[in-house]
Amino acid sequence: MRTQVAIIGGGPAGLLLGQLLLKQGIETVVLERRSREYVLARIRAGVLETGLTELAAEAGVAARMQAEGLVHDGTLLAYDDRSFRVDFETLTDKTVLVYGQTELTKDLYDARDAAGGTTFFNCEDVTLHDIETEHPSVTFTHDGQSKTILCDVIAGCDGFHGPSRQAIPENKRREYEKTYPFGWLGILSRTPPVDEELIYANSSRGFALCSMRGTELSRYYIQCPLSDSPDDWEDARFWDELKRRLPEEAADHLVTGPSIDKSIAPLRSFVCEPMQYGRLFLCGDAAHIVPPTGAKGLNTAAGDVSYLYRALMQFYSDGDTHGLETYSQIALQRVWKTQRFSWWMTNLLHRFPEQSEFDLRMQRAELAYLETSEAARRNLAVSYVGLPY
Ligand code: RFL
Ligand code: PHB
Repeated sequence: MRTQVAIIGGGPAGLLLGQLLLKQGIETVVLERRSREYVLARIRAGVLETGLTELAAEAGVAARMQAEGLVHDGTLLAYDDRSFRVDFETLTDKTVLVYGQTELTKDLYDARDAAGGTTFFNCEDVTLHDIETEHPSVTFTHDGQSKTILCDVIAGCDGFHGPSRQAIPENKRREYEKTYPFGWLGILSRTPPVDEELIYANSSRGFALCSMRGTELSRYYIQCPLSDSPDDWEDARFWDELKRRLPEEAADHLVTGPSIDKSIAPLRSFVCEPMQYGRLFLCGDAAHIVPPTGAKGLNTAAGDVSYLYRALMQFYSDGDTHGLETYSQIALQRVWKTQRFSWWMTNLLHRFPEQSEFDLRMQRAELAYLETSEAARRNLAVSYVGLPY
């Protein structure tokens, strides 16, 4: 089998790239390790930058997002039993859209089906070959049969654990990593959100985040030890702990109910340099991970997709390889800026095991500075709504 761009990974990065290329008449094949049902059952990101919503519109998949997504023009930060607002619209002229990654992924699969794009689910043993040549290929097993895809370019969109990054020889890549000594326990519940805006809370008991997926669907997170398992957290215990971490006024308004999803995610900062090797180009979590505190993972993946898409258009329209050659360098500039923001937000809002009294005062001083300085709030808002591509 032959295609122009072989895309490994049918998550949001791979599917968005596939849809953008398909619209330009560039052929793609998507290889996904899991079943479609499995991919669509994963609950992940919820906050989309304008850059991503514009890219989705360019890919022709923004209709439902525009109809059902919730426009947020600010967010709340809480500490010391009070909260203050960061007004994105006044500070940056921009807003963000609250729309689940799961819904976006569904929209992308529906669009791919409608356009007749080829997708293989349940692929096993996906292996990359000859990536340093102009004729790379991918082999895999599907329905017990070995298959080969010959292509011009491979887009490695297979997340943190996929094979693409590992296909770059070890002596040709450098990895930068920081792991955090805690995780996020997240739940989804069919209850109205506690506030119409997100609340990021720094509390002496640890971080908490109130988010949502709709007017009757809430998403809440609390910082928890990495040794905990979701089974340790019965719903009643979760709600009790969440309330204790929120300002009293919010806690009093919290509507609780049965959880419909509960999971723990570890927090990590990670970057692989370079993001390309020969004809292999990494996008999204395959190349970098951020802790979710700044809501940047999916959005940074979209930034990569935007750069790679434009480079591929150049390549296929007139054989110009400049965009492909500079992809890694350009993408990494934005990647490190979002790493910085996510790391800073994480440090600002969490409790760390080895924090001294002085460290805690610094955290509080930083929050007080944000509360009282418009310049400081603008600094936060500019990164939160999304740096330009
Ligand atoms: P994905 O979504 O991991 O998709 C990769 C796909 O590749 C497949 N795959 C393979 N396919 C073929 N062969 C193999 N050998 C393969 N190995 C893996 C996988 O099955 C999968 O389908 O990566 P992608 O597309 O780069 O997308 C990245 C985002 O998913 C991720 O960055 C975000 O979810 C991060 N994130 C958030 N990002 C935001 O921008 N805003 C948020 O509000 C936000 N909240 C979050 C988050 C991530 C979280 N977790 C669970 C880590 C909240 C949480 C709790
Ligand atoms: C979410 O709704 O899942 C969410 C929102 C904001 C974040 C992280 C996750 O910073």
